[in-house]
Amino acid sequence: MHTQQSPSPSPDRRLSVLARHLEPSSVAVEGHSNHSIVGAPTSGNDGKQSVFSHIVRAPEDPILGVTVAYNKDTSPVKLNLGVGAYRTEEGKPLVLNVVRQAEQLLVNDRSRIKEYLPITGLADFNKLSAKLILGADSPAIQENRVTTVQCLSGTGSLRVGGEFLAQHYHQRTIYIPQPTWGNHTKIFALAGLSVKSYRYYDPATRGLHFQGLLEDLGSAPSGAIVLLHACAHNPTGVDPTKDQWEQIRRLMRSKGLLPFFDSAYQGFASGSLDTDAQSVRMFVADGGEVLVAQSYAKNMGLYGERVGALSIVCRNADVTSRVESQLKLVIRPMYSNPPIHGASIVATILKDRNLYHEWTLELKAMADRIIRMRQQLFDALRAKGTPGDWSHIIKQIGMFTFTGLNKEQVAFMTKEYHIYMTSDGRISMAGLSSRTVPHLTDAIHAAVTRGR
Ligand code: KET
Repeated sequence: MHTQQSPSPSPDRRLSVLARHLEPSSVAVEGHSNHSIVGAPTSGNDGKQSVFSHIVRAPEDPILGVTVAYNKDTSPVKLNLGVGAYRTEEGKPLVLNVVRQAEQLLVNDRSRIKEYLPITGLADFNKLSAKLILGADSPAIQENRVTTVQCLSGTGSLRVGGEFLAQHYHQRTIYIPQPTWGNHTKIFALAGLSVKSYRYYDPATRGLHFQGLLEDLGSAPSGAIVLLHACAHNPTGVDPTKDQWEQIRRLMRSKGLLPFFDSAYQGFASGSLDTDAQSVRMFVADGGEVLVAQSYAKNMGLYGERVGALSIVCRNADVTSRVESQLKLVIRPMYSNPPIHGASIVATILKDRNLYHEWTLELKAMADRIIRMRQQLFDALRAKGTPGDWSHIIKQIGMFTFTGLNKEQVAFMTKEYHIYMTSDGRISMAGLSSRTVPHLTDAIHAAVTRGR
């Protein structure tokens, strides 16, 4: 276990800036400001040099930067397997049919207005989102022990949850799996939490490092927060079995560790919304506290609409309503209140029996196509006799395959074959199609046999 590097500016700096702002002495009262601003246009600058000239260029994001590089490539055979975004067999982005229908209904409804939503978002959307992840008959919902707030997709939900915990929870340490989605470290560090990691993946078996996971969580300080991927672990595609989840749950509850689920792929792993929510529901069923961040980016294809939700399950209704009151104080200065359109699409689909059913079919079709791509890639590598055991491609689950290809092999495939992927060897199976499997197979074959 090790402490991850904090990105800059450090949370300490953020917090001290915040603290300075909150000091009564620094609050400017009209005419009595102790930091008076002098209106000399040339002060502090000779007019030639930019006040930002010391700023160094930041590197591109390790995931979204892959798309930036891909967009610059003019090769007709280029292939983007970087970002986790679904593509059709034709390699095109997909807007779900149900989403089109819901949008049409919304446009046709002349009674719809564009007022601000409440700080917590669209009430219907929040209720339906809680039901979707916790189950329609969840006792926690019936007992009013769940508060749900609409946030800016999965990322925003994690950030709001992180800031709430940093301000109000007694333990400021969060354990994240090693490896995990790269943004987790930054989100939680900037939220003001101290980020540590627990062992998760074993490169030797290309499977779960279950022993390491139990040992690391077992030696975490009591009360620590633990980030768990609800399903389809990113980037590894390796999930605990139901039995293993149960052991993780027991260990965490016995040590009072607080589960914070990231559910970005509900329905995408198995094709079933209920199956993919099982891990979360196991923890909620024991009556203890749970946080869960949901994203509709992948499972409804609403990437750019930024629709998600943070739910906090508490022990009783009274605590829950106080928690919600504090969540509003976290959100208000961050972005005031969330956008209306995407959440309205989701609510329209979730509350209409027919649209909901159609959505489950479209979702299953996406999940199935990804599973077919796994099989095709595996078969093609086998047929070509590419050295190595590639069975992890069909064993792993969700949007990604963690190929085991190293940085140099990835760089080679990008340079020689115009195939774009993250440098850790993760490929988005959703970006692959029957048409592009042979090209990827050739590239992997060349990469692993190079210099042999
Ligand atoms: N959690 C996980 C595990 C995750 O993979 C993503 C996105 C998110 C949260 C956030 O998604 P949002 O769009 O905020 O709802 N992952 C893909 C896209 C990205 O990196 O932003 C990816 O890993 O490619």
